[in-house]
Amino acid sequence: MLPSLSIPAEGRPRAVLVGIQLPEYSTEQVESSLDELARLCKTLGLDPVARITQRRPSTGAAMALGAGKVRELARLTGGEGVVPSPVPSHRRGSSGDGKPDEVDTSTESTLLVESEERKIDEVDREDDEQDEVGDDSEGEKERAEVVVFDHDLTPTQLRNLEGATGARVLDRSTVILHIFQRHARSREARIQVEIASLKYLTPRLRATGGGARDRQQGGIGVRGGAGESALELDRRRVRDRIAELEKELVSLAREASGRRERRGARTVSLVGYTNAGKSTLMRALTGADVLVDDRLFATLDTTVRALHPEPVPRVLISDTVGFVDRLPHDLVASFRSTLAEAREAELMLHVVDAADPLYLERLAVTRRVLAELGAGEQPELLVLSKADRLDALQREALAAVHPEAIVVSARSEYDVAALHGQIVAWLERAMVEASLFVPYRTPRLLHVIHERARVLSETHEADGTRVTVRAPATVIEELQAVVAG
Ligand SMILES: Nc1nc2c(ncn2[C@@H]2O[C@H](COP(=O)(O)OP(=O)(O)OP(=O)(O)O)[C@@H](O)[C@H]2O)c(=O)[nH]1
Ligand SMILES: [Mg+2]
Repeated sequence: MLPSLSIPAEGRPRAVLVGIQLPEYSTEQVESSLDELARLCKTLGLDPVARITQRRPSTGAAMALGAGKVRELARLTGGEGVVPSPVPSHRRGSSGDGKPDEVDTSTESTLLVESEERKIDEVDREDDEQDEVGDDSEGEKERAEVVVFDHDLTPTQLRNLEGATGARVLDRSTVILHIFQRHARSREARIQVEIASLKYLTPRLRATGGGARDRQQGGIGVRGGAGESALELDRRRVRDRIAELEKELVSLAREASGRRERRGARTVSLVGYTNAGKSTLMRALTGADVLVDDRLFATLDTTVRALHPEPVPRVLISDTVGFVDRLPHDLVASFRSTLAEAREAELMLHVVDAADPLYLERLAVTRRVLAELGAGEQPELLVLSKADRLDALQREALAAVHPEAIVVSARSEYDVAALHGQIVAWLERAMVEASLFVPYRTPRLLHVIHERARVLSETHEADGTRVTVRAPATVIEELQAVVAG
């Protein structure tokens, strides 16, 4: 059911990366975004061998690029460089079963953008001379089998581009979705990825017939029957499936919120850009054996572990999925429940890779997505990580720019202990002191108090024990209600 375009681990198909520089972006921004795309592609098992960029007023052209650029691209992939002349849709038919494809609504949009295409041709010619195929090109001896655009493409653009280049064409969201498909482990994460994939990938697979071609060629592509069945589904079945999955997600979330009753433990979540070092800090802070990997989106499932050494009350830390610039919208939406941990935590540790030259942009992206998810107002501690990659001067400069931040290296025991201390101190400030009286006839209550609050002193009186505690105000209220009851 899952529209899948898994790329085999071996073989590493060669990929050309394509960036479009819209007027509001600088060349550096486009290049750094392409660097990130290259990392995403590598995570997926592609080998980025060349880059093409072009300045354009918009991404709306029939093939997103100008005609000259498409020809340049096609030279790298061995394609014709032009969209093949229209064939009756049943011949282009991807399902290979003689049935016509999905209703084709593309003609109109293709015609519409053609006038723009001509208008842009001048810019295009100018750029054809300026832009060069990037350094990482290993020459044109070997053809690239995949083209990856650094922004999203419509189903029509995808189909046109596949026709003109003769290569598999992916866009940024598709790459991210594929990585998520691969890394999702828990039932919840799998469902969320499937929903996002059904929404985003299904129309694109239909348009390009990607699934069918791969089935025949056995190349990069649909593994097993997953994509195949997706292609044959009509829209209604896709909608029904999404509804079914969303229902399952709701019931899973209900179970999880039951589990989240954690008997007074304080909650802290790690959030931040992908590869920022969240899981590494989680491991250092809790001693838990969570997955740390120099891949993007190593973590997709939220894991929760107790801070170690354990303060009283216990502190639970959750490690969450990382963010990336232009995370597919459907994916953000579907990860709402995974990020519930972050939203519900008392404190968010916003982890930023301080050694990343673009750390400020990463910070902004994460804040924006968190705000979209309703966690924008959460109390936050800024954690600038990977400090061991900075020299003393850089460390000082960072501390001056972000006086409120905690600069740490997960590799330094001293830094980790300091961060541990800061977390406990922050939570401590949110606690109040209270005095509770527990009659001797209800000894179990003492046990509950010890579990949920920090006991400062206990004095044994005639009828019971007087306990002075420190705990969050809400916990004190609950305990007072229990003791009184
Ligand atoms: N030098 C150095 N490397 C670090 C540090 N913390 C993490 N790393 C490395 O950074 C990479 C990413 O670390 P993770 O902890 O997996 O990052 P993450 O934020 O959990 O990433 P996602 O799960 O993909 O969102 C790994 O290769 C880590 O070894 C650090 O303090 N110093
Ligand atoms: Mg992680």
